[in-house]
Amino acid sequence: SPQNIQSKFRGCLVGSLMGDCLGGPYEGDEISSGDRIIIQRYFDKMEDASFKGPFKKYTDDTAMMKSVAKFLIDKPEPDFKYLAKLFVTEFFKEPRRGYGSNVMDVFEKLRNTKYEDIYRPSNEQFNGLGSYGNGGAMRIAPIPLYFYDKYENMLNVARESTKITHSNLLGINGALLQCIAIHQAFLIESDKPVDVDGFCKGLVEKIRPIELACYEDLNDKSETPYCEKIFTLQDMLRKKYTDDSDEEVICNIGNGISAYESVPTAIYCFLRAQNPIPGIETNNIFRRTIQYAITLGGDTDTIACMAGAIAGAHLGYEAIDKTTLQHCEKYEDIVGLSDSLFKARPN
Ligand code: 8NA
Ligand code: MG
Ligand code: MG
Ligand code: MG
Repeated sequence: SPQNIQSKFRGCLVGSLMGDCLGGPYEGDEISSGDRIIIQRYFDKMEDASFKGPFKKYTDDTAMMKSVAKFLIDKPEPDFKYLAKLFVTEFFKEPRRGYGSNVMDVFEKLRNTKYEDIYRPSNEQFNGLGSYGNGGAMRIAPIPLYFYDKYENMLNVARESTKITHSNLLGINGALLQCIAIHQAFLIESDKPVDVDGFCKGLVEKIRPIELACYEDLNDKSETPYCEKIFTLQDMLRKKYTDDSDEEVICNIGNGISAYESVPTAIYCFLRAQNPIPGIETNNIFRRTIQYAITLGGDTDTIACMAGAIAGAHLGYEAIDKTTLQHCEKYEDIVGLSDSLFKARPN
């Protein structure tokens, strides 16, 4: 396992917070070439110690990620009913954090049924199809950290925790893919460069059996949508596509609120940012990752949050600019939460 584990815990959760806070103001936007310059200046300003401005607020992504961390810290054995209660309590305490428009129904039903069956409300979403939103993936980060040396437990806890709000296979497997991506990045030493092709290969090897097992139950063995999407982003990174403009990335990989159109995009941002990107002027790979994610527009807070978690898990806390971090709401709490999660691990 890596040398600087505690720094990687911090890097990952703080990375997630920063993507959420810095991406929040652009959520839902379409980004023009003029906007790209404004985003470059916005990040430059954040790194300038003389700049004083109101902090950037975190959204539902961080609110729910904090509950997942608390669930792991407070209970020695995973207690999913406890997690459901944490989500609901957090939501009713601060409902205006920009939650997805349908997930609120799940919280209301959980509360009204006194958590009798914690999976029923999510199963009832969208006429029984379940949500395929990225809400499971956006909050997953504490799980691959806590279970970094227990792969099967990691997958089980990731799946069961996602199902409280998301029962559609695309929502669940998207959360698992994000979990696996963070886990893989965590296991790469911070001072070693990322082998981009090898990283994609690893993801395919792990997500393929998961997808095949799911769709086998549905008698459709040919379905491996996330595998196919990884092949697409791998081809784009290998420059098999002559055009890797933002428009082309959005068209081929996506920038939406569904897990399918955002988790592979976050992974792409992390991998693409291993090398310079035109229009993103910085030598800091962490900054490049989240700035590029925001520049793609659409679900900016969530894609930057997921990309930031992956990059932070690789690079660790030292690689993150602290002046920028100080512009993010409650950043000290997330540093503290990372340390508590690290200490809560059984050894
Ligand atoms: P969710 O379960 O409400 O899903 C989000 C949205 O995805 C839903 O409201 C639907 O529009 C759509 N959706 C999901 N499943 C289906 C389905 N089976 N059929 C049709 N439509 C479906 O909540 P969530 O927690 O997954 O959402 C997370 C996202 O919402 C994050 O981006 C978060 O930041 C938040 N959010 C996003 C925006 C934005 O404009 N991008 C704005 C506010 C909030
Ligand atoms: Mg806006
Ligand atoms: Mg959000
Ligand atoms: Mg979002």
